[in-house]
Amino acid sequence: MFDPFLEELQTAIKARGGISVEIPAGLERNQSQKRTSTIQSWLWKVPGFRRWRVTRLDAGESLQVLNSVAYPDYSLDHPLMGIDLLWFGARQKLVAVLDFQPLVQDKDYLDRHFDGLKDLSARFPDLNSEETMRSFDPNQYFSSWLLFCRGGSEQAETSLPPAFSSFLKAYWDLHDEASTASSSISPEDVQKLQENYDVYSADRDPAHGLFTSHFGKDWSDRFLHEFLFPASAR
Ligand code: BLA
Repeated sequence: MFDPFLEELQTAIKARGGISVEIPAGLERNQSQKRTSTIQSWLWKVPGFRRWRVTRLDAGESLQVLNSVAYPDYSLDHPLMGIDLLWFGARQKLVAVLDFQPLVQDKDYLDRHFDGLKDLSARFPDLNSEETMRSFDPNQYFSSWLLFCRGGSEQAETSLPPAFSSFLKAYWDLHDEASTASSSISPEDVQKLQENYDVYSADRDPAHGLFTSHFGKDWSDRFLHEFLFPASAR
């Protein structure tokens, strides 16, 4: 379902000089016992980023997922990039979340980094349905301009493809701009805030139950703490 987006994302990563990095043994791919679902991940080192991870989950009609997080170098204080796309085929239900995930919520920081996403959020109103968050706190590591929709095939087919491309482009633009400006948050604090993002996300991520049901608790615990949110393991 999301393979064209996966392709677009990884092509852009490679065009930006991304180098594939090894994933802890056993976590790069897994297939459920009944062979009805397969999860596969990629890890990249991209100039300007200390870590960029990508995961694809294919559980056929029941669920398709594309998930990705980009962590900038500690010398850059701009937001992380977060993508979470889910398609529940049987119910024809789309959950799409695309955000520049802010490290802090103060006005200066938001004024500095969010022009691009504000513009997208105005251009794609049907992906901006003011959904309520059930497990995350919208005021921590999410922005008010995130594209967040619980919708159906219409949004998946009409708005999502152009929104996805524009979102990636806007994030590269943000990154390029931030790379030439100076950060207002020190590298030590950026590190702490990025690590706290992992701890916070590992605690709240609604995916853990889903992973457990497909791949068992031991593997899912390892995947969560060693791959998705490694700073949560310490
Ligand atoms: C929601 N994400 C969800 C849900 C699931 C996943 C099952 C609940 C669906 C629903 O609310 O209807 C699934 N999340 C996954 C999977 C992975 C994962 C399979 O990490 C890993 C492969 N989530 C992120 C990132 C963002 C994000 C990077 O991992 C930021 C863009 C957002 N996901 C996000 C939000 C929700 C969500 C905001 C709604 C949760 C809520 O209501 O609080």
